[in-house]
Amino acid sequence: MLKPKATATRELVSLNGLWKFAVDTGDLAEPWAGPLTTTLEAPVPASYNDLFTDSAIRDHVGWAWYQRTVRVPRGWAGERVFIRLDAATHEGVVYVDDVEVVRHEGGYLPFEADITEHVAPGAEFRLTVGVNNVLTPDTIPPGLVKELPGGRKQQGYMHDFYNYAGLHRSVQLYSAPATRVTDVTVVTDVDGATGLVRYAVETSGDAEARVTLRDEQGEVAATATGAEGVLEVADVHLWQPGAAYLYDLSIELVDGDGDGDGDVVVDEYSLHVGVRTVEVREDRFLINGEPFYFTGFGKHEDSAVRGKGHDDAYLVHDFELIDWIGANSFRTSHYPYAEEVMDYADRHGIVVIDETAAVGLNSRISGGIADLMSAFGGGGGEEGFGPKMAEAHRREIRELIARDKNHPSVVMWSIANEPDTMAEGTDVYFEPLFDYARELDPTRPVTFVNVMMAPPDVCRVSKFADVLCLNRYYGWYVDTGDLATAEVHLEAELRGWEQMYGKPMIMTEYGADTIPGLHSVWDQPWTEEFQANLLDMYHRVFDRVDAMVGEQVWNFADFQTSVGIFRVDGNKKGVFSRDRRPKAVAHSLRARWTALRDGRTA
Ligand code: BDP
Repeated sequence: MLKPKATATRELVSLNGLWKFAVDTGDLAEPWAGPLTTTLEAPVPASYNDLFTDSAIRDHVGWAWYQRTVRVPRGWAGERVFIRLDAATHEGVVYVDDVEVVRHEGGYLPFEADITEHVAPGAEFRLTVGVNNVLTPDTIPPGLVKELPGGRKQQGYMHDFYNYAGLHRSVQLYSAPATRVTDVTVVTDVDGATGLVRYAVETSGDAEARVTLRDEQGEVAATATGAEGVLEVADVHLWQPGAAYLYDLSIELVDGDGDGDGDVVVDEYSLHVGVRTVEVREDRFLINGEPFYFTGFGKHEDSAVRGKGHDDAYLVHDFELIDWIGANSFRTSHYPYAEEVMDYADRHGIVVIDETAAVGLNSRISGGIADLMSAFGGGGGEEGFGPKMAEAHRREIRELIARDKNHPSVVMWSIANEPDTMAEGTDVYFEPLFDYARELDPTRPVTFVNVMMAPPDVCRVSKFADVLCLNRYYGWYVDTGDLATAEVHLEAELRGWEQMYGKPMIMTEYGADTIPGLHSVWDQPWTEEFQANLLDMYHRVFDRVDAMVGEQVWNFADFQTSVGIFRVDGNKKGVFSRDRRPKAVAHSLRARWTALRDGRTA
């Protein structure tokens, strides 16, 4: 799915800003049918939960409504008009005046509607967006709504980040010609010093495609005509981790034969292209044919007040901290991140493991609400792994790949985080999902993230993954505070995986909750020293195990969670606090990762 862009033939109007807002408590009959009765206003993009002081809004379960008026630019006569929502968490419905124009499930991926027939250039319309935060045993991620005494509803879920909701990302109105580029797929390869850029353009209407690839200086590197082709780039400048290089691929649809004479450009779209290869060979992960070692984090889109709302200031600052600490990668745990994040990673040479929102498919881990476990299959998980969930899971994979397939920063798809892979039937559930991801994108490795309870001899799903991604909490949830024992257990387990699978392994989560300012001379969980010592212990083990190809600490920063006795105002495993101040461990990580980055020994 193409990101909306202003080009010579397309225009964009941002609909970000303050909208009228109300949660639906049952008294809003057809809220789209007229002006929304409310005094509240909510910013877009932002989660709505932490904006207001009323806990009934924060804890609301169900629909919430956003409304504003929009004027269609009068110059758009003759163009198609689209509304595009980058995300509505978890389900969205859009009304133009009284007409429903699109409905979408899945809280972290974009959707759009052609609304040309419902609007008029120069005129205003009433735009109403409903956002539903309900999670059920069939949604991705799953959850269960519980009815409390007195009839109030409470949303339960099995992931530990807070169930923020709302219009988390940009909403835009854009124009495009009737005959236009509707999709572009780019796959790159390298042959000696020549870069190969294979492209495929999809269009609506009949027109010839003319493509031009320019380098960062704007010099033409290659050209072609036709909907599909291969551009050959002599002396190619590769996109490298830590050293991004982006070509600009411009696609023009022309009325005519494309040879330039008398051709009229009817649509133009461009995207950046990084030429690079990715490959798993034996137990190595290769980028551009060179072994790559991941350093970095599992992250979250999370900040105070704004919740999961995209924020360019946090985007820039987080990437600054990633660079400062010497890291080269992150995982979009546990859902697709805003497209601005992916573009930024492309431009700054940060490597991304791109994950779907399939988190919490595991009745053995609970967000603290026991009832959820029984609703999710009574501990076996079978109910939660039914055909409806499989269909939702396929949709998440399909839409993620459709959105992110052209990002050079994305080197691997992760189709789930810590699902149950022990129960009978989980292999039957997952195998077709791996096949599906590979069918949609045969060029990138596909993985899932394995949970601690599913070691090598127990996990039924690791055999389908190209890379073993492991989350381990030795020294924290088990062997708590005993790093010597934790070290023995961790190494034994990693060697078990190495022997049994011979695949590359990445530790995608390891860490310890830490309160800044808490200190001890002993290995005392929650202290800053303990967090640093625990990570040092993991690093000693990683350095001894050959098949390790990466380490991503849990988590980049502290983040908000649901209420529970395991969490004190959120998850504190951040290397940075929620407001992005470094804990002591940030400095020891920086010493290790900058040394690895510069080819020194820490
Ligand atoms: C893992 C999850 C992650 C949690 C983490 C933790 O993948 O989302 O936040 O544990 O407990 O199970 O800190």
